[in-house]
Amino acid sequence: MDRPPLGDVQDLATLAKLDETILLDEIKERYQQNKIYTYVGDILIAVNPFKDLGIYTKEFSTRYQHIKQSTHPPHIFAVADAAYQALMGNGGRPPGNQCVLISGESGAGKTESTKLIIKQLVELCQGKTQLEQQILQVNPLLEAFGNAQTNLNDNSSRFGKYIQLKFNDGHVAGAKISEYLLEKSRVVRQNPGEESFHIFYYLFAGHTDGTFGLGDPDTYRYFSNGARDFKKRLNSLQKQYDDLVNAMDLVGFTDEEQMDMFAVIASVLHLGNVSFKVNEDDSVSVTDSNGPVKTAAKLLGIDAAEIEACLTCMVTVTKGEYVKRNYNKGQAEDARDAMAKAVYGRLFGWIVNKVNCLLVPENQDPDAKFNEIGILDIFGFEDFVKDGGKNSFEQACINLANEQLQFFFNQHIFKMEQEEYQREGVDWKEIKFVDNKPLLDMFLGKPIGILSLLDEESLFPKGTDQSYVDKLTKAFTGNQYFVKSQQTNQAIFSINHYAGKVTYAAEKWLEKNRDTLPPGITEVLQSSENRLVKTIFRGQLTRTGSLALQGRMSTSKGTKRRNLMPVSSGNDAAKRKLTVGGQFKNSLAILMERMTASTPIFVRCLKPNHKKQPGVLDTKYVLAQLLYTGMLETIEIRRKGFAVRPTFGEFVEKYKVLVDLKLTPSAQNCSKILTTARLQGWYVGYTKVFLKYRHVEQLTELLEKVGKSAICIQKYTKGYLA
Ligand code: AOV
Ligand code: MG
Repeated sequence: MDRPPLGDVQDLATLAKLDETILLDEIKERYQQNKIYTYVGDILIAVNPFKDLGIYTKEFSTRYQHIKQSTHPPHIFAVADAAYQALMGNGGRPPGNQCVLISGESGAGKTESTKLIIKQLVELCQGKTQLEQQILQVNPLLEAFGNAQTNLNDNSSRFGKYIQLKFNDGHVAGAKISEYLLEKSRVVRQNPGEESFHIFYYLFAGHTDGTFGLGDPDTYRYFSNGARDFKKRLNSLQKQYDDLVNAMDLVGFTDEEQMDMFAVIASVLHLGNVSFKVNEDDSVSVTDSNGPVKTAAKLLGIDAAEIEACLTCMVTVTKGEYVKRNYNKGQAEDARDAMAKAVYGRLFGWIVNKVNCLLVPENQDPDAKFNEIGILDIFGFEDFVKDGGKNSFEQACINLANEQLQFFFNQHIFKMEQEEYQREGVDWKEIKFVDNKPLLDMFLGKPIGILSLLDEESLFPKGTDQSYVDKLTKAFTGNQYFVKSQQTNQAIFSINHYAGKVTYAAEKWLEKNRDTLPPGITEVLQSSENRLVKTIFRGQLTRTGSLALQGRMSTSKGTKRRNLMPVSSGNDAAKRKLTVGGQFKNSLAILMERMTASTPIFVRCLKPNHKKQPGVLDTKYVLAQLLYTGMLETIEIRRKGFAVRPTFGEFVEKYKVLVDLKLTPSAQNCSKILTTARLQGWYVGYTKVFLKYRHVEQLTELLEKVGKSAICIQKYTKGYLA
């Protein structure tokens, strides 16, 4: 059989023959021709071009509105269009809530795709309202605070997000952002070659006049790798600063709030420069009371002496007596870093909440139910060992989220679909897929799971990173997904993820999981005279259902306690609070629930090479991604299977007009419609009709013709084709 020239196949599910080589050749040839998008049935594959292709202009946006998938080259705008049409009850997808699930490794193009989808959705609903304009600015705003340059991506998302756009009558009626696990450890330390969150560099670029007591960016400890060509980048950073301020203005942050935000960001950097000296009696104190601690205190609206006190000692009550315990130098430094991370984490949580408040119109009933389109943009799968870095607790959570998403994909594409064929009596030969359920169980299992055991060890006062790894090794030796370290003296272990083997260093996992601030620090911050600091430490951070994970609620219920007042040892409180791992587990479960309640559209982003280079497709690397995401099996099921499966009722209701308006739902009548429409390759089961995506398009085309002759149909009950 003749096959179309290489690179001309827009939907891989239409290929007559398929194997690894054919798949790779198609993707590669298309990529060389700048065709970065390819369909597999209704799934979109996107290969990162790493260059501007000029395909996201207004003209393209217009071209991709209210279209049929097969009549236009594959495009990310078509995904937005399909979701929007479904929401409006048009097109082939089931109506109701939709979600776009974007997956791919770090740097594969998820965040860019997310922004393009939102941009196109706003275009689709004309985008003239203030709310729609606000929504366009949310991503740049959040990226400033939540993205950073890493060795894998210059604009890497260091938090996950799910954006729900609510629609009323075709227009955006509100939006809600849920965020997952900001990597706040980046505030105090970065892997070699990496940077802190963008906002810190914008801060210097936007305030070169010395506001906030800022000096030379190279002198700040929290830039582990220095300020990295700051002077060379100044112009572009200044432009980014201006864009950010513009975005904050448009979203609705007041000038005062913005100044407060920058002051808090600056305070974090000054805090980082606080150093400690050991006194003769072995106690420690801040090296220079007139130095950075004073600037940080001023910016935070706190008394410098209080900061000094809570970073150098803690006061507890034992048998009714106040006992002051001095920290050693290491403990003081840890307390300082914990304080900086808490301030940044709380600020980020506040920003997300504030955005959520600003994106709900004032007069709207908060419980009003709207159809919505959700877009998931998580942090992609990552492994920093290859680039000389380390994988810590954050990477484990990030990779777990990716496993969970892959699981959802498998469930949806393979498991549920094939179970349905069986139930409905479709003649079907099972397509096997790699099920990652056992790996998820290893992470999420209770009481024996990577996260549960971490919780257990975190509560155990004598627990160490090493004792945690020992427990894991004991629990999972023999498990094919767990690889114990050859060097028994190191707290490391490896996991065979769906996307490859990753080695984790368990250093500081217990501490990161507990995420408790040393006693006294919260109280000092709560006592601040600064409006913003007061709010972020005293106020309830999360609205109901919000998934802020970056810090824990205060347990002191608003009572103002000063640092030098006694505090309980903190252990009881720690037991009641959820750990970071526990919270992450919960938020993943909530996310899965939300996704299950919507019709998913999948976008699979592929990274063409490790070097962020345009025009270069590393075949081995791309093939690996195609294989581990199960793309061959996916194409197979899309070729042989039926992506669209309406019930008899749904089907007859929608298409009876083609034959006879009196038709009632039954297998026979469904067949009648399909035969009359002269379609081939469908299947009628016990309760449902099994269709391919092209069938729906063909039927839709017929419906449109009916629409044109609608007047006749009103008059006669006989259908269009009959
Ligand atoms: P990610 O979201 O998948 O990584 P991004 O969406 O941030 O990846 O993409 C990384 C970079 O690739 C972007 O900053 C762009 O320079 C480039 N890029 C991606 N998509 C396109 C496109 N369609 N056209 C042009 N350039 C593109 V991570 O957040 O690290 O998991 O965690
Ligand atoms: Mg991203």
